[in-house]
Amino acid sequence: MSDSTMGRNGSEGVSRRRFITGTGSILGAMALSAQVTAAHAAAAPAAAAIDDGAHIPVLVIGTGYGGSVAALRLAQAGVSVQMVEMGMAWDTPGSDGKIFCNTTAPDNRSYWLRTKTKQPLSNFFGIPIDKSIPRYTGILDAEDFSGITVYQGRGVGGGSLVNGGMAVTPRRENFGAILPSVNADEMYNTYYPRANAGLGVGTIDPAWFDTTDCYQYARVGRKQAQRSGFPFVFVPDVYDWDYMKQEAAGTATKSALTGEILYGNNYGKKSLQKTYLAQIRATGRVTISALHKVTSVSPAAGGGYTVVIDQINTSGDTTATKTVTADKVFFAAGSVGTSKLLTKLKATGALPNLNSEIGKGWGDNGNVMCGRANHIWDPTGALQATIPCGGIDNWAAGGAFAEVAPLPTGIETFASFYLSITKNPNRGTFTWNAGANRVDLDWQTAWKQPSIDMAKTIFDKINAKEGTIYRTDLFGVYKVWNDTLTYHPLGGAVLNKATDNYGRLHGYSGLYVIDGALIPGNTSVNPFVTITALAERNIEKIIATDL
Ligand code: FAE
Repeated sequence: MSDSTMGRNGSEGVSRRRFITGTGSILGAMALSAQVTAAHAAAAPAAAAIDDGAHIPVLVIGTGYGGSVAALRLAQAGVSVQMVEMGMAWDTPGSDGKIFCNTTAPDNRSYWLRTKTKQPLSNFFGIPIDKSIPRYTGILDAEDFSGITVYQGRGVGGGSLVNGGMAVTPRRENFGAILPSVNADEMYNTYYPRANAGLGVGTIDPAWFDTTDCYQYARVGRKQAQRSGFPFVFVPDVYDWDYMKQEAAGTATKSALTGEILYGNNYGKKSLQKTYLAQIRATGRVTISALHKVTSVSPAAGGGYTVVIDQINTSGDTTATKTVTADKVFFAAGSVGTSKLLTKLKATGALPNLNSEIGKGWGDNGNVMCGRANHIWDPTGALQATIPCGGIDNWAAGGAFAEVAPLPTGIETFASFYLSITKNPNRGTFTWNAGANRVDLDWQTAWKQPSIDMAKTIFDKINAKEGTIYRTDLFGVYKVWNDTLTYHPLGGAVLNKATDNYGRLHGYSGLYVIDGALIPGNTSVNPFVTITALAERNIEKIIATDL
C-alpha cells in the first residue's frame, strides 16, 4: 500500500459532510446485493480525523465488538460519538486490487509493526516457515508478553477483521461460571439474540457439509470424534454460507476457499465493517479516527475527561499529538488494550482512584493448539475452507471444547488440526513497569499445562482409537502443543469488580469499560458473541440511566 493510502486511512482530513455522504453509497451497495464485499466497503470514504482541542460528548477507544455496540446504540439514541482506532481503516485496496493479503502469502499488510511474520503454525515438517516482511501497521498484532503471545486484530473492526468468525453462544448451563453477576434469563432471552442478529450469525447447511470437498477435513474430524464417543457439534459463524457455496461452485471470487482468514477476508466474511459499523455509518452521528492511539485519559479541570491521542503513520511513528475533551469515555480497546491503558493510568497518577481490581483476572480462554497425523486412508483434503464449522464438545467431562480447524496449505497433508478452548483456571495480572515504561503481564507458559491435560482428554483417546499420533513438526521440532499463544484474551477490568455490574469504572463517573476486559478469563467457547451480548446489555442500561 502506498503512502497515499496511509493518508486515506485517516491521516488526512476528510470533511464530516463527505463521510456522511459516503454512508449512503455503502448502504446502497448493501441493498443491491446481500454479498457485500470488503471491496464495496472500500467505496466508503475514510472518516474525518479528530481535531486537536475538540470537545466531544462521547469518545470510544477502539472499534472492535464492544466499541461498535456502544457507538451504534449511543448514536441511535441521538448522541454524537467519536471512535478512535490505533489501526488502519482497511477500506482501500492495495496494488493487487485486494484490501487484505492471503494467509499463504503474507506481505506488509499482515502484521502489526513486525519485520518477520509470527505465524501461529510456525513450522512444517519441523522447518520454520516465518518470513521477512516490511514493517507496517498491518492487521494482525502478535503481542509478546512473558510466557504468552496474544494475537489481536488492528484496524477499524478490531478482532472481527482477523478472526474465524465462529459465533458461539455458550451453553446455558455454563453461563453462571462465565459471568456470575449477570442475569442469565436476560442474556438468553434478549441480549444473545440481539447480538446474534446484529452480527449476522448463521450455520452451515448440513447437507452441503456432507458433500463439499472443502470440508472433508471437518468430516474426518467428526468421524474420528464420534468413533471415540465425543459429540461433534456444528458451530455457527458470521461467514456468508451462500457465498461460500458460490465459491465452491466457481461462480464467486474465492475467499474462504483460497486461504483468506488470518490477515483479513476480502469477500464472504461479515466482519463488523459489514454489520455494526455499516449501521453506525448510517446514523451519521459517528466519526472514526483511524491510525490514532489513545495514550492518556484524566479528569479535565472543567468536568469530563482530557484524552491524549497520538496520530501515527504506517511506520508506527507519531506524527501529531492531540488533546481533546470528552464528557464520557468508553474503554473498548480489547482485553489487553483496555487493561494496559487502565493499569498505566492508575499507576502513573492520571486516574489514581481506580480500584485495586484493575489489571486482574486476565485469562487466555484456555487456548491450546495441536495437530494429529492421520493414516493415508484418511486424507483431510487439499482444498480446505478457512472457516471452521464444527467442534468436539468434551467440556462437561474433560473441560475442553476443540474446534476442528483447517490447515489451508493447498496440498494434502493428512493432518488434523485443532484449537482447543479449555477450562484453564489460571489468571494473570497486568502491572506497571516504571523502569521500562510499559505494562507487563505475569503469565507463565507452565500455566498452560491444565489446558494441555484437558485437550488430551479428547486427543489421547482419538489417537488410541484410530492408532494415530500427534504431529510434532508444526510448532517447532518435536513440539506437540502450541502452548505459548492465545487468540482469546479476556479480563483485566472484570465486571462487578473493577467496574460496577454494567461496566461503570469505580472511582470515576463517566468512564466505562465495554469490551472483553470485562469477562473474567473464560467463556467456555469462542468469545465474541458473549462480548457483543454483554455490551448490548450494558449500553442499554447506561443509555437509560446515565445520559
Ligand atoms: P477488539 O475486537 O480486540 O477491539 C479492540 C480495538 O481497539 C482494536 O481494533 C485495537 O486496535 C483498538 N485499540 C487498542 N488499543 C487502542 C488504543 N490505545 N487506542 C486506540 N485504539 C486501540 O476487542 N473469537 C470468536 O468468538 N470466534 C472466532 O472464530 C475467533 N477467532 C479468532 C481468531 C484470531 C486470529 C484472533 C486474533 C481472535 C479470534 N477471536 C475469535 C477473538 C475475538 O476476535 C476477540 O475476542 C474480539 O475481537 C474481542 O473484542 P473486543 O471488543 O474486546
